[in-house]
Amino acid sequence: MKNIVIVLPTYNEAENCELFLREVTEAIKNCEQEQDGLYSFKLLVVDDYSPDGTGDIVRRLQNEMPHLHLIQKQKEGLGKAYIAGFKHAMKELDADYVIEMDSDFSHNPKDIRRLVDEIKNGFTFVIGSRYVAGGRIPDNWGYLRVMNSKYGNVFARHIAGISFVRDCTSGFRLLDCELLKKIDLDNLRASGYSFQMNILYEMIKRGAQVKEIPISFVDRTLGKSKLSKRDVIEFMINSFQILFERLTKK
Ligand SMILES: Nc1nc2c(ncn2[C@@H]2O[C@H](COP(=O)(O)OP(=O)(O)O)[C@@H](O)[C@H]2O)c(=O)[nH]1
Ligand SMILES: [Mg+2]
Repeated sequence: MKNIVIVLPTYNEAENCELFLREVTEAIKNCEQEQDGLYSFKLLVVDDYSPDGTGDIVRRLQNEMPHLHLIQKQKEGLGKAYIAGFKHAMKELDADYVIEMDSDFSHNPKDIRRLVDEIKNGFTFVIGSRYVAGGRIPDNWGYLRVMNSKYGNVFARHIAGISFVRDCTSGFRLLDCELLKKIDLDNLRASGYSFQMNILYEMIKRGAQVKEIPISFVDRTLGKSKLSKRDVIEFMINSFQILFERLTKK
């Protein structure tokens, strides 16, 4: 049996987290049954001591959810949260695969099984993609938001030399830990949202087989987005650092 750990970063998700963790739990139970005991799932919430009490809600739910784990740390950004989560998942929870997912219903828990389905097809990096045929971003996104997401993606794909990946900033993905453990996570230059591009680039460098499956990304209805200007700046800097690395290594 293979262990899949779904790593769920949270910062001020008190309004979403209980219902969300219940829905994810239902989705993984269905998936475990459908896959006939091939996979066992655990949930790992990585909370940056959210002042709104997200951690307390998770601790209460742990009393009834033996598959629910929690780590808490100082606030250092989304990338650092994933790095702490991946390390804990591999060292303490015996993860064979990790899944990244937002904790605000932007990603549909029912799509978890579609990511997992690609393991048997030999894929080691499965992306829930907004930019392949059948994938969607919300209809109500304004011009600026669409430009930011779509062209940010095009920019990163070309600069990082991974233009064959249509959605390299998606936050809904499955990674094979055989490859992931070869990456020096402590020295990854990505503390914010740029983590998504950096870890994808590092996994591809180590031979990841990438598959994109279409997903519909929906806007959160509760709580606020935490994407900051600082994240956008780090993303641009890291893109050019990758470009520099590629050019100097040829
Ligand atoms: N632990 C932790 N989680 C974060 C941080 N920033 C964002 N998140 C979580 O990461 C997920 C995605 O963030 P969100 O603000 O929804 O990003 P958006 O969907 O791009 O607007 C959500 O579950 C957030 O609570 C952070 O600094 N630390
Ligand atoms: Mg979100």
